[in-house]
Amino acid sequence: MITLYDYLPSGNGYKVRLLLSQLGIAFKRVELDITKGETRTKEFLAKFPNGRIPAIELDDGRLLFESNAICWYFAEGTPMMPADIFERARMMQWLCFEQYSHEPYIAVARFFAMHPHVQDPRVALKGMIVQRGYEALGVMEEHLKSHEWFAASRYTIADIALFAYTHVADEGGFDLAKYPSIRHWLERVRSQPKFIPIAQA
Ligand SMILES: N[C@@H](CCC(=O)N[C@@H](CS)C(=O)NCC(=O)O)C(=O)O
Repeated sequence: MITLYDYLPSGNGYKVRLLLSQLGIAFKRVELDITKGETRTKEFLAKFPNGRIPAIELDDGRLLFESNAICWYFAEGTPMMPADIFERARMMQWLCFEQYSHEPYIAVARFFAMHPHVQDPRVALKGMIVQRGYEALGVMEEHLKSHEWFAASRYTIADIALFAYTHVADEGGFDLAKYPSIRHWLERVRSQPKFIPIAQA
């Protein structure tokens, strides 16, 4: 059975949990507490040199890390992955946006709020982090004013990737009141078949 190395509060881990659940793929979860350095052990680093979850181990021993790469692998050949090359590139566009312009701000602000005791040099950049987070929300709001979904006119892993931290952005202090299109999209994602909430293992 597929093993998912995970941490329940993690939005990156949640992307994979949500996708596997929606695709009906069975998996075993190994919970690692990132605040206790459990992804930085010699054993874990030997398999996953990046020292981060989510990471997966397939039945045949093959290993994969990076949430969006893992989602890409499992989504291939399913309705969550467009067949058209341009639509696939568009989906990749939003996956890159999520990793470069969204997650480093929205997820990091939430991490600070959830773990105030953890020493992190990025705390000194909190003002910039919040500003960049709102910029990312602005880009999403503009897109969602005229689109139901992020790519291929249907629910894909681009929506899963962006949903993961946007739906808990308030936990990092972001106010979604001025983003009605985002709030409606969050509801559309929540109403997808086999949806599971973030804290569900
Ligand atoms: N780009 C990576 C980010 C992974 C990541 O930052 N994981 C965090 C939890 S959300 C982690 O494992 N941190 C532990 C550490 O850095 O020691 C992905 O999308 O999978």
